Amino acid sequence: MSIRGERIIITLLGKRNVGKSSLINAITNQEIAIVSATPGTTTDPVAKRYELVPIGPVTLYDTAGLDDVGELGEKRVQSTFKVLFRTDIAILVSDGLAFESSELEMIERLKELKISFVVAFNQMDLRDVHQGNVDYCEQHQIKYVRVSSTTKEGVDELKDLLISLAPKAQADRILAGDLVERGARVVLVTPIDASAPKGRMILPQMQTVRDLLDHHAIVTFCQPQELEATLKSFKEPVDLVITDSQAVKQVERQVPQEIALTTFSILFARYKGELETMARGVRQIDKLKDGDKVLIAEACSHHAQEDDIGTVKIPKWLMEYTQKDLIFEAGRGYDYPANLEDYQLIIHCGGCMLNQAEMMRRIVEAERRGVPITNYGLAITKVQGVFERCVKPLGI
Ligand SMILES: Nc1nc2c(ncn2[C@@H]2O[C@H](COP(=O)(O)OP(=O)(O)OP(=O)(O)O)[C@@H](O)[C@H]2O)c(=O)[nH]1
Ligand code: SF4
Ligand SMILES: [Mg+2]
Repeated sequence: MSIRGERIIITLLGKRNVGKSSLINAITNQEIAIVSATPGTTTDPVAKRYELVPIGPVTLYDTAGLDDVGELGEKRVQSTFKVLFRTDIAILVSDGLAFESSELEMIERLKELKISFVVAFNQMDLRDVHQGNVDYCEQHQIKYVRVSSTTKEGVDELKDLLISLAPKAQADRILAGDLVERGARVVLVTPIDASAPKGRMILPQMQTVRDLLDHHAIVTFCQPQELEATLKSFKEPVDLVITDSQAVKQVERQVPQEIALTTFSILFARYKGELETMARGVRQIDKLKDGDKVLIAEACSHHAQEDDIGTVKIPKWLMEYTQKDLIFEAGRGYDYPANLEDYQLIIHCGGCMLNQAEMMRRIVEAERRGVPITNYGLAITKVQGVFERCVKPLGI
């Protein structure tokens, strides 16, 4: 039940020398992480793969101590924070001694980022947990477990807790199947241009097809140029058209009003639980004023295909649509710019290089800083003037 074919990421955090690396070895039953009595042994986040039955394959991240000192230590703590952005579940490993500020701060941070976590009081063969820690966990409804990496006591209990915290299987979620009845005719429009991968369809399209077939719809694919002929080729009217956002304007003109129309971006935003936030963000476009700043956020700096969309096409369309003098800035990479609050809107890339936890975290961060956020696909549909029509089939 991994997320969209991705492994669930479990990150171990804690002060130096509390036994994070030892605990990874105890969980996986392998001596894969380097353990030593010298504090600061693990310096950079290290990933270990492991099959956690019944969740399936997970990635365990070993990290450097939160209380690492000096300039280098600070850098290490920063790289731990980066791993957190991708984390589904965290284990805060403690030696059971009274919580220190670095641990309490981490608990706050985990809550802020909405990361499910459990506290593992390790080294239980050496000492019992400080009563204050137990009280703290009880008061704040934090799950905790006593373990020993050495004797393996409590390790199974810890695994059970991890399993209970695993994100719900997306297999249960519906992409498009709920929009149509058995036997419905659905046309998927996908332009095959230079940005399309050679020799195959992209995964989101195949996931949509699979979901529609699961619901016994009749699915047809075509390019925008063949849409009119495709619509005419059915004896009965088509029930639903799903298009790539980039062709939405052209497609919208050809699809009669009585046929439902939506886009892959909208379907996936709903599937991933982002639609409400992203739709709110898209409506911010109508509220933009002269001089407002728009952040074009691209999650990675390396991509060939989308430059044009993010830095040229979207700004151009947005200016035309709003008739406002807007300032566009591109922010690339893992972190948002420090001055995020200065922007009136974030338009985020498709995030194809991010896992769902990462994307969710970026959305949560935008919300926390009070900046509306939407994505390329939704923004394109909006500035092409067809957003409301395209969300209508989803009951919005
Ligand atoms: N007795 C006992 N010793 C433990 C336990 N867990 C870890 N240790 C010991 O504690 C020391 C530190 O363990 P590590 O696993 O390297 O700790 P760490 O948190 O990864 O440390 P850094 O990477 O330096 O931050 C080692 O000497 C381990 O053998 C435990 O449950 N019981
Ligand atoms: S994550 Fe994907 S969509 Fe976003 S900038 Fe990188 S390549 Fe482009
Ligand atoms: Mg270590």
